[in-house]
Amino acid sequence: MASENDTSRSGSAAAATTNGENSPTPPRRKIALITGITGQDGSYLTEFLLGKGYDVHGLIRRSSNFNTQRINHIYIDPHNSQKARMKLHYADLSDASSLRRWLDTILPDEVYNLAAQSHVAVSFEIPDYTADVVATGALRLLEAVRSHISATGRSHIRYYQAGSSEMFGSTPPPQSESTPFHPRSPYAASKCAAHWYTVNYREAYDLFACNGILFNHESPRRGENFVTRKITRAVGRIKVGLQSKLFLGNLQASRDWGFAGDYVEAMWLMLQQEKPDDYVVATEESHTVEEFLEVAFGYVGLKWRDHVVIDKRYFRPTEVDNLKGDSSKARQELGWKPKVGFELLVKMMVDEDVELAKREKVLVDAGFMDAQQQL
Ligand code: NDP
Ligand code: GDR
Repeated sequence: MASENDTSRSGSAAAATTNGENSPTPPRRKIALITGITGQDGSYLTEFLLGKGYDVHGLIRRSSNFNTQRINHIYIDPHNSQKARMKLHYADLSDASSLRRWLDTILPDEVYNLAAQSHVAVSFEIPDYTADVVATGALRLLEAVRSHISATGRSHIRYYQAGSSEMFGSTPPPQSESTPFHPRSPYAASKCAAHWYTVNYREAYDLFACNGILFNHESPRRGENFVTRKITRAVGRIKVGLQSKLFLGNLQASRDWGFAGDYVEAMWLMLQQEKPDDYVVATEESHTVEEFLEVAFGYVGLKWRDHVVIDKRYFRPTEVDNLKGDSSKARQELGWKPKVGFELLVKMMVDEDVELAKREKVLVDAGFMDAQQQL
């Protein structure tokens, strides 16, 4: 259950103090710092925290194109300082000085480390970079938090580390907090390192640091080269006639897929507890990629076998075959449970991607856009 840190209650009359003229002084809003704010989870977490009354600061990395599409709808020009409660700053998990500088400037109460090179297959192509951002990046941020606390005495800061079910790798389901890790990719091995750095900083420096071990979670904002979104994008485009084939790899892998909007609440709940701890967050239901195809294509009256072609380039050197979480600890101690089940999740994603494809079709028909065959 949420503890006294719940800022949704901090705006109450009881929490307000007076400034001598019977006019209530608004309580200081809680401040969250999010790395990876431009990603799927960063966008949902920002919406969630703004709804709880937080000021949210996000670290974004420099890109040659704008990379803020997922948060544009909540962006308010900082010149409108009364209304702008989400602020963005340039930093990078590979740049330790930028992390410490923004901590000293922003003075956050909660730090959510969501940034990562998060694609498992890509981590085999760029293993060194993946380890630098995912493993050493987490260490840099933990160390920045530790040294910031040491310099300022702000020991109440709470830290969330985005851990992954990929850490369980080849250990069979159901996977819980006590299940041994057996990572199967540079990404997963790096997440294990980040997990243990977080545990170590909790034990060595008494840092309030939590690992969320989250199973796959998806949404209409999911990156387009993860299998769920790749499928639902293709369903939309096939439905409106912009694409005919979908090239995929291993269809027999099983995943415990939930909705990202549900999972960010669990992140926040972890940081509202009396004591820091690690939690598995999962739906406790597992489906194969093939089952995802059945539901997604079937929902719009298509047969996936008419369109899917197996392409070896999407197979991984080592695969994670079967993930299914046991999230009983999170359910009991955090009072968390998922609201969106598998079928609803798939339909929600297909609905959005059919609409997106219809808009693309208008642009293609008008000659403003090429119909790319394969995303
Ligand atoms: P995304 O890939 O959608 O987002 C990753 C974010 O990290 C983006 O904002 C990206 O910026 C940023 N980023 C990448 N490299 C750097 C860097 N060097 N410095 C600073 N920022 C960087 O991931 P999700 O939102 O899906 O996942 C959030 C976190 O949770 C990740 O750590 C992921 O590994 C982990 N996770 C995700 C699960 C899931 O199913 N979604 C399950 C378990 C764990 P940019 O937008 O510029 O690319
Ligand atoms: P995952 O997600 O590796 O579980 O990592 P992804 O959607 O990439 O793969 C899931 C399964 O689908 C199989 N697959 C394909 N995958 C992709 N991307 N593209 C394909 O064409 C394809 N065909 C089959 C894969 O082999 C795999 O078995 C995600 C990421 O969000 C991680 O950051 C996070 O830590 C874990 O989920 C939990």
